[in-house]
Parts: sequence; structure tokens; C-alpha cells
Amino acid sequence: MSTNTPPPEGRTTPLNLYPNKIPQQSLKEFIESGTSLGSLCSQSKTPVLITGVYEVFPELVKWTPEFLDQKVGDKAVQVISSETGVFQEHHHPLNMTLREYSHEINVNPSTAKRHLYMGALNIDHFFPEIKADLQFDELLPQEINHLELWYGPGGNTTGLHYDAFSNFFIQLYGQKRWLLSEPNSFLNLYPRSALSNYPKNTDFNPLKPDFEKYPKAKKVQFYDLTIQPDSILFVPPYWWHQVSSYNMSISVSIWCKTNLLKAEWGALQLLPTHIKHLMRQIVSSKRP
Ligand SMILES: O=C(O)CCC(=O)C(=O)O
Repeated sequence: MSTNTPPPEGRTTPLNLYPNKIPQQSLKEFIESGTSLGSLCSQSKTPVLITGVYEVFPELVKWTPEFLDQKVGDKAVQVISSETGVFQEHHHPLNMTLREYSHEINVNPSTAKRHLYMGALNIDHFFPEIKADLQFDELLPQEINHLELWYGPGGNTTGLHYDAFSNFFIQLYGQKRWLLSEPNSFLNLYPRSALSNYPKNTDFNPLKPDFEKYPKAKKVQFYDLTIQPDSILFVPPYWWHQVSSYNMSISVSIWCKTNLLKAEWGALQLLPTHIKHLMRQIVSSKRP
């Protein structure tokens, strides 16, 4: 793990960092101590960096762009595009095959016409045939919600947001920089409206902070860590995070369901979204 490395998109103002580092433990130690990884989902309120994953699952080293091209290159995928390289929204995806996408992102970024990202693709839906190659999910209990694949070039950034589930984020290829801030930063991070399509996002960018527009964000502290293949970052629900790829990168998120009614601002903010969702379910169940 390294900290304070320059981000892909350059930094204008030093980040306000937490004084401590994220706790870290090797996967082997976890297994030997008899601690269930699933218990992290319900119990851990802070992120944990799980290291030494290849020691337990040496076959995970095979996850490369070539492996994806060979195994699922012909599959249809959905890709999002951005003018800036910062990705905030997942609507209007482009359709192409994984091989076409791989080809386009391997073009020299300085001549590329657009920034593309195959982010958060549901593995069960798009590539059920690679699920068995993941192995790590065998250590997790049934309450796993779903698995998502992230495959993209260096320079891509997923904008600052939080999620309502716990996330085991497995880094399989390349390096990514994670900036994380605790759920209580909610009041200082200017989340979008609870009624918007993306209530979990903010337009504040900690790597290019506009403190005139977002003055309260000056108070927010971040963890700043670079994750390498061979490690898994456990992220509890409602933790804010922004993720930037240093280079070509493959990662998988394994989401665990958590209690949605946690006493967090993020949970309160999502109530309108859950109500909308519930209403849609009721309406569709009543349709003949
Ligand atoms: O890897 C990325 O670009 C974003 C990951 C992320 O935001 C997540 O897993 O919640």
C-alpha cells in the first residue's frame, strides 16, 4: 500500500487526510483466526484492507485483459462514456462486444476521441461464465447480493459517491487510487437531491476541489490509498469514495446486503428512492 502518490488527474490542493491508516490484515490471517468474512458486512464500521489474496487463491493472477478477451470477448457489453474521464452517471450506455471495447481502450489515450468505462457490469447477467474464476466469493455467505465487474483504462475516475451495501472490492489487475470518507461527512459533501436520479453522488471532486462552490468540504477528511492486485478493500455502507485508475485495471465488487435502516444520513436520504422502488414493485405486481 502506498499513500500520497500523485493522482492520475493531478492535484491542486493537498487533501485533508485522517491521521491514521486503514487497518489491514492478510487473508490467511483472517481464515486462520476463524473470523467469518461475512461478519465484516454486519459488524465492521470502518474499511479494512485485506492483503495476500494470491497466497490463498494463486489462480486469481490469471485475471488480465487477455484473459477477459479470450473468455468473454464475444459477449455484448454496456459501456459508459465521459468527456472528462470522470464518470458520474450510468445512463445511456453504449453497446459493443467486450473485444471491441478492449480494442478501443488500448488506443493511445492522447489520440482517443472519448473516454470509455465498462463499470459496474453485473457478472450474473453479462458474464456468468467467469463467476467460477473468481473464487474469493466462496468465502462469503449466501447474503451476497451481486457481483460487478469494472474494466477500464488508466485515467478513468468514478466520481465521489456512497453505496447502501457493503463492498468487497477485489483488485485483480492494475492499480487504483481510493479516496474514502466516513458516512458522517454527508453534511459537508453536498450530495445531490434525494429526489434526483443519482442521490448518492456529489459533484464535489476532492482531487480538484472547488472550495468557493463547496466551502464546507474543507472540513472533510479522507483516507488516501492505492490498491494493488493481490488485495481486497472492504468498504462498509455509506462510506464516500472516489476511485481513479492509474493504468489498465480490472476489479470486481462483491456487494453484501446490509440493514438499510442504519442510522446514517445516507440511509435517510435514500428513503424516497426506496419508496419509489416499492411503489413500482406494487404497481407491476398488480398488472394482469
Ligand atoms: O473502480 C471504480 O472505478 C469504482 C468502484 C466503486 O465505486 C465501487 O466499487 O463502489
